[in-house]
Amino acid sequence: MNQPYKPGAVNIVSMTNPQIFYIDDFLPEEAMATLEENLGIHDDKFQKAGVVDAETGGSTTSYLRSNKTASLSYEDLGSASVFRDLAAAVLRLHYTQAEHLSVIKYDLGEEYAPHHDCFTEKTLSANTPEAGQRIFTALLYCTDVKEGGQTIFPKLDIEIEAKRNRCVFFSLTHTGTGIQLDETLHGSKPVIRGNKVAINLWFRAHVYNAEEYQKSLDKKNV
Ligand SMILES: O=C(O)CCC(=O)C(=O)O
Repeated sequence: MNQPYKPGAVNIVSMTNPQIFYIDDFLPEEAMATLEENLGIHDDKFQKAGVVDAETGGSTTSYLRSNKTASLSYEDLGSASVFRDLAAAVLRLHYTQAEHLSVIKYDLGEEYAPHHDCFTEKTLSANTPEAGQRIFTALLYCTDVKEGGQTIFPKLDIEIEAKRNRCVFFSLTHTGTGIQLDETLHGSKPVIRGNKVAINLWFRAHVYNAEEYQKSLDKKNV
């Protein structure tokens, strides 16, 4: 029989501008286990991670990141769509505002220097501009990191421990605008013991996947 869905409490770290909060036991255990199994199957797909190229809006490697990333779809990861739908529900956004998954992996000593997730005007123009700016990040940790690997917000002196099935949410723009909040500068401390795997989901201001959005309307006969 399926277990009842019992996520943990909402832990508020910063109330507004940026809003930062996390929820433990975020995915139902069955969905989390499926996700882990699928991550294991696709382990060979991880490659040195890139950052958004400020000139072209594409991906480029940078000294800012020593971690690895894998381009995996919702189909590859099965229950990743459960993560997307629950995260959208928590944020009261439509699930089609979510971008593709960005899976990240850090081995010993790997880190991600502080950066912003928002696009600049130039990089947005090459990345589905009709969806608007990234407004929220949902970051789901898939491993317990024995030491290090905390997500840090250096401008706010905030650190969040990476813990399996903990999901951290943080806003990226001034509430109700597409203007980047400088305080959401964030990164990952180096992993000292263990390894860290996490899934990023970026939500846009408007619909990102227009085809899926239309399908959701058709289902409702709108
Ligand atoms: O791994 C983390 O804690 C942060 C990841 C991150 O900042 C990113 O992927 O943009």
